[in-house]
Amino acid sequence: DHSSKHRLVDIHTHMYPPEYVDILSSRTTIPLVRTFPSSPDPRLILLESEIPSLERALADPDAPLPGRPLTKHFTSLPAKLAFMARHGIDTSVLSLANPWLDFLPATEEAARTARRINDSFEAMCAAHPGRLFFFGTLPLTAPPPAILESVAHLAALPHCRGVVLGTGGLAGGGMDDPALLPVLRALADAGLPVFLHPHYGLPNAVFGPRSASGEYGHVLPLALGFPMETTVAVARMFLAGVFDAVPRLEMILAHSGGTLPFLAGRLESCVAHDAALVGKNHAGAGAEKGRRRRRTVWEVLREQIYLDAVIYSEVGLKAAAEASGGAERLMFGTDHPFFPPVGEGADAEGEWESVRLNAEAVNKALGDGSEQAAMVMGGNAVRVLRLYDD
Ligand code: 5CU
Repeated sequence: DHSSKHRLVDIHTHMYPPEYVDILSSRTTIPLVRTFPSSPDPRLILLESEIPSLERALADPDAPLPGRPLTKHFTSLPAKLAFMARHGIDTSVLSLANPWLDFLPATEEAARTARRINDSFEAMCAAHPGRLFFFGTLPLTAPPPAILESVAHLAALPHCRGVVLGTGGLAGGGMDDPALLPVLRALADAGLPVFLHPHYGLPNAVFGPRSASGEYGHVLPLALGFPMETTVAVARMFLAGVFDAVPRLEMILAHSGGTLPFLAGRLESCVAHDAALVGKNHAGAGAEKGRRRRRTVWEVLREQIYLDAVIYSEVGLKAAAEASGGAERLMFGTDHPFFPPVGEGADAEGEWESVRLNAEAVNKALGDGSEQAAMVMGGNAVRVLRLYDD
């Protein structure tokens, strides 16, 4: 059934267009792309936790390769479309993957780079009507007026349906930085939701020396560091009163909100029991005066926040559905091209287990073939992102 309510829509699916790969290939510090004699594909090295393995590989040709292979799945539109076809995905909402443009020098040039990349995404989408939309990228290191111009540019692109942001805000000030408020207001006014996605994780030291020596691969930073980063960013926004200051702001949180569905009760209780906060109408700055009471974390979750369904288990998916007030605020995603099949006999041109796990979690948590599952698999994205309005 391909009525728009029953389309399969992937809202968490990344690409690095050629313009971006060129930038990474010219760099000597992370994020970077580099070739190694022992690897058929160039290697993509993104994360701070990958620096020790990068240094080992640069010093010793026999050391394990750092980062991940930069396959065509990261860069090629035909590969994206073939992946969609194999998994029955009707429509993808593409986004540039981490770390977006966060690392660019703080000049006007960052804005020109953003424009080139956003135009590249728009052209890809325009070539496949109804099948591709995108979340744009913002030049957060550019001067503030240039960032606002970039929002206006995105608002005018026919296939843009929001922006993808990391948690750094302007110059590392974070999502709770008052200086970011004009950007968040401009996005809210333009009806562009923020797809919030982690990149920075937690400091390497948290994961210990065995992780730094490579024994645990990427597991700890990706499984735990990424979700904690998202959780902290949204908690800080809540405490700063950002959701009250920009009540029309809509956020879509990657990886089902990190650990927010599980920790929202604890967060709420810590606010309610903190002498520094109790007695204030609001948890933070930016809130209008005279409001009767502050909104709880639960209310904000149900009023301004959507969660993707990239959590790989029924347990997490159920928590996400309950925390966000039902299945109508969850949207399926794949995280393609990350998490391809690995190991002996792995076939990146076949079915990806990572995709199957996410789809299975939705069906198990909400009922195989149920109307709720159909909404999560596509109906919610069609509605919230206005995919087929015109
Ligand atoms: O595998 C990884 O490092 C990643 C990443 O960097 N970004 C992402 O979205 N998923 C996995």
